[in-house]
Amino acid sequence: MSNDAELSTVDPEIFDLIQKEDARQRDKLRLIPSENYAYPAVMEACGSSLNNKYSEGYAGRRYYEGQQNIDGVENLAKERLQQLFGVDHANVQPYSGSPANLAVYFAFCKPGDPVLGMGLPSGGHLTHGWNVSISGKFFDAKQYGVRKDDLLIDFDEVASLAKEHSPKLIWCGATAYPRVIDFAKFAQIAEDVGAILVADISHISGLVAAGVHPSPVGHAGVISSTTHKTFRGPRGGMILCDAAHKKAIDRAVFPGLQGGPHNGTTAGIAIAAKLAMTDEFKTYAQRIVDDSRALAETLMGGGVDVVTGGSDNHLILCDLTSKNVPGKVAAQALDRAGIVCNYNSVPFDTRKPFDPSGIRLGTPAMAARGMGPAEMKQVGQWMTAVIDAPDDDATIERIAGEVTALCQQFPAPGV
Ligand code: DSN
Repeated sequence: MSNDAELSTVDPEIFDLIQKEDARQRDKLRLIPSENYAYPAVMEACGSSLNNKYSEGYAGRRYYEGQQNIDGVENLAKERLQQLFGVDHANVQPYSGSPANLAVYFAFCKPGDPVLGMGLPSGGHLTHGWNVSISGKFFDAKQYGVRKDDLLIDFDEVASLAKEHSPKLIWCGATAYPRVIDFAKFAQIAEDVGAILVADISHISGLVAAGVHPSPVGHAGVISSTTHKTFRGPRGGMILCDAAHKKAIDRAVFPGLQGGPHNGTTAGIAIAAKLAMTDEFKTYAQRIVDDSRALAETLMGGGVDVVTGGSDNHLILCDLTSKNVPGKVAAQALDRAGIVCNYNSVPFDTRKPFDPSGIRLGTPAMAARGMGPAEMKQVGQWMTAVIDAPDDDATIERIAGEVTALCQQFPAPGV
């Protein structure tokens, strides 16, 4: 056997695991809000010869020869993103969301500088200053949260923390917040204290591109994002910014933080940006939101406590305290029924993060299969039945069969 033979020959164990993962993604309902099905064209680009090329630097200014094709790929990715989002500049080299955010810190902060972000327990991200992350350890991070009464972002707290600490950066954007983010309000607070507003739109970049969530452009000087969530691109990251921040961002990404960009990923970002300009994508993004609303309403109809009483975006957070089922128990029972979601902390959770009170759901992958509100109603009824009886194996087995049948009607793109 040659080491250059195909995967099934050189490594049957890995080949088999990929086959099984394909089947899992085909045969189950994937409701983790940060996951999706990347376009088949994106997958093709990621596995192409672009993987074999080094290209440290930026187009026209590289530290390696042989860039006849790579500069074209990177320029297309940048230009399409700039057009799509209406920004002055795009850097498409960050390896993913966390490195993109680290580059933003490196561009504008020194160790120990004050920064302000949303706390993880309220739905923020680790990299927005949470204490176990480098962002919380290397910077003087203060954290805002949500109000106890309506669980919406506490802008009074954002303003008072900003005034007290004069942060260099104010982060907005979330990983478990089901409502519209008011970028204009954040921008006013940032302006009042002379901070740079950074909008991390990783979860909602596809919704923003399609115009079904307000855009931070014109409010946030810097915008970071992953490219594989609602955007349906490859596992990657990007930073969008206005002209004033371009130089600092580019220097921070390379040579500040990273080496050679992952060129297959860059091509995948270019493809996803092109597809995000289509009417088909706008319809898709609207379906994500419609699905999320329909699923939230069905769950609430089944007595599930949906945090903030609904969803404006792709994401739903459920507090299962009143159902007397821990989030992990519910998520594991749902997985046995073929419905995959996260167990997740809810705001003011009294349980530990590894055994929290809630589950987190999202509709990007379901909408990518073409499932609409009618299917979400069915999914919500199945979920409620499982949450109400997580030990009822007969019910779970019946639902698992029905889930498989639904999945067969709506083929998973690209797997
Ligand atoms: N891990 C991502 C999520 O699931 O929201 C954020 O990095």
